[in-house]
Amino acid sequence: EQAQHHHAGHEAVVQQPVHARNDVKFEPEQMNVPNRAVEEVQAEPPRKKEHVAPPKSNEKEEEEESPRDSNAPGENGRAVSITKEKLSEEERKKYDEGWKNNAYNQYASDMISLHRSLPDTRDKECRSIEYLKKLPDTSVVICFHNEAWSVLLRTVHSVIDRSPPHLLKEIILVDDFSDMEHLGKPLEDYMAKLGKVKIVRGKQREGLIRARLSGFSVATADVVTFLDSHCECTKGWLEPLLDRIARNESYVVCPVIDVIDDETLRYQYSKASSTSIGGFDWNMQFSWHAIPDYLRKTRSSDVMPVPSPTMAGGLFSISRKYFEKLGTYDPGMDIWGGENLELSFRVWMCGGVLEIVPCSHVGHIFRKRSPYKWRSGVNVVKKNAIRVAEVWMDDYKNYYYERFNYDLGDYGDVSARKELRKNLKCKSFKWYIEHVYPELFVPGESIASGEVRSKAKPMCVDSPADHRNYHKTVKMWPCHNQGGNQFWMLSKSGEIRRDDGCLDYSGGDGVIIYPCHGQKGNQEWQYREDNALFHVNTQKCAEVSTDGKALQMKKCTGIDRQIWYWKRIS
Ligand code: LR7
Ligand code: MN
Repeated sequence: EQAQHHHAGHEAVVQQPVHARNDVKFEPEQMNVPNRAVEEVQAEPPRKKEHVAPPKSNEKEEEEESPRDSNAPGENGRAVSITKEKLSEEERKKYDEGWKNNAYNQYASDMISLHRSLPDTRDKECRSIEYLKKLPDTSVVICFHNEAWSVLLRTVHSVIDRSPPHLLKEIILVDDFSDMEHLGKPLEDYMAKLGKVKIVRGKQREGLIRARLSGFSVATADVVTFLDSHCECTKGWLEPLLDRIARNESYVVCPVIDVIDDETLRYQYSKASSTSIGGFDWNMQFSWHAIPDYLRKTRSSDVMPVPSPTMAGGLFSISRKYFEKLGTYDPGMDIWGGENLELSFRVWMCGGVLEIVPCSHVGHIFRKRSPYKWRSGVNVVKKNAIRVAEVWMDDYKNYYYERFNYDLGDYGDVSARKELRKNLKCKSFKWYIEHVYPELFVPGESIASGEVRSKAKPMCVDSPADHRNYHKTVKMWPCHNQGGNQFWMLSKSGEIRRDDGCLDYSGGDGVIIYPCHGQKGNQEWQYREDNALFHVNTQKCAEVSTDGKALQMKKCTGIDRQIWYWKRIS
């Protein structure tokens, strides 16, 4: 079995691969992880407090050292809770504006020191790892389009405060055509005093992909590290990333991304034992997963870097030369989205390795909506994703396209990117799925797919079956022939699913969406010869209600309301 796959995997590290991700070696012998107990490390003491409001141009801009105050708001990553009702009318206005402009609680952030202390997020084992003595230095590229002053500056200071100075060559701030006043001259004046910080400004809105490219073009260090503009780096975040690249130039590495709460700014970190890795679904959405069993078994320690099929996108380090060699980013991608999958596929398929490094933690403010303007009249996310699919996914692209009935629209010219793939002699997408992401459900293995139409009514089984809709009842809706919420797949094991959501019935009337568990049970269905949708566990059949709006489970009778047609049956 293993010999069969011997050609596969990353050349430099290949030993006895089953999956490419098994081949990646942690090299613990070199990383010197002693077993001795490590004393409990205290959180860093809070450092100085300073003004968080942007300096007014005629104000004296002195940095004042104030006494350490560990009770100050947000210290040690603590939550700041604000009772809106207790604010004066004027303050309440500020509070609302902060949310409106940023989609996070700017008001709370403004109360927190730009140098606030954070808990030491690292696993004990991390603290005793000795990294290579000679590490490459890095340029940190941070793109922003309209970011709150305190949030952007806390990002910058956390990089400076928590990176060994000799490893941090420069910070490159790329202003993607912001129009908030504080990001103009006040930002320049402030950054000039810090040294090390360059500001790059575009002449028009480019979107984060081209903005990163312009930041990259002025970077001079050995490694380039990208961060979003609302991050906080924790103690020791940088060394474990650089160490991997020092060992192998084609390692592309991501820190663990911790959650900074959008409301309270609480820094919430995950343990090394629950490190998540990146995946994607056939709607081209990035998703987080637990480490699959077959990989977990090969791990002798939770702090070992984990090979990951994809990256979230915003936070990673890459050798500057290697990024160049790999073809940086696709400049045809606009505003937001898709570039993370594109780079992930490219890294793996073209000979590199993508990893998440559990000893490196960076916090990120996760928002529930996007606060800024997007292009009007174009679905840039879809357009970007189609560019990825066209260039990298071979025939697998059709699993994505069938989700919106092949309505591709204009996605621009991708010939240069196809040329790149050819020149780099990259492997196939099939190789990627089989060796890097074997746990992904591949629709080609499904027995039936597409809309599920009722014989009795022009109605189709309909649900937004994504993770936000788990537990919601599946409904009937007029068939629209556009895929989307009416696209389903019947897997070989009897699941009716889309991505990670499965039709689940546990008695009563309604069918819900539930995460697919692969245990059959409430999620096992049969599409019978008589066109019934039969639920094995309960021996009931799916039936459209008389008004056509509901999907119900009833005793099997064979009436027309229990007869269903799948769009495609294999
Ligand atoms: O037009 C724009 N110009 C920009 O400069 C739009 C955005 N940006 C900047 C923005 O200011 C921010 O710093 O780009 C960065 C990302 O935009 P966000 O923060 O609004 O989006 P996000 O956090 O959801 O972005 C995630 O997905 C993106 C897909 O294109 C990028 O890869 C982001 O870097 C990525 N962020 C992360 O990976 C952090 C963890 C989130 C997760 C999962
Ligand atoms: Mn972000």
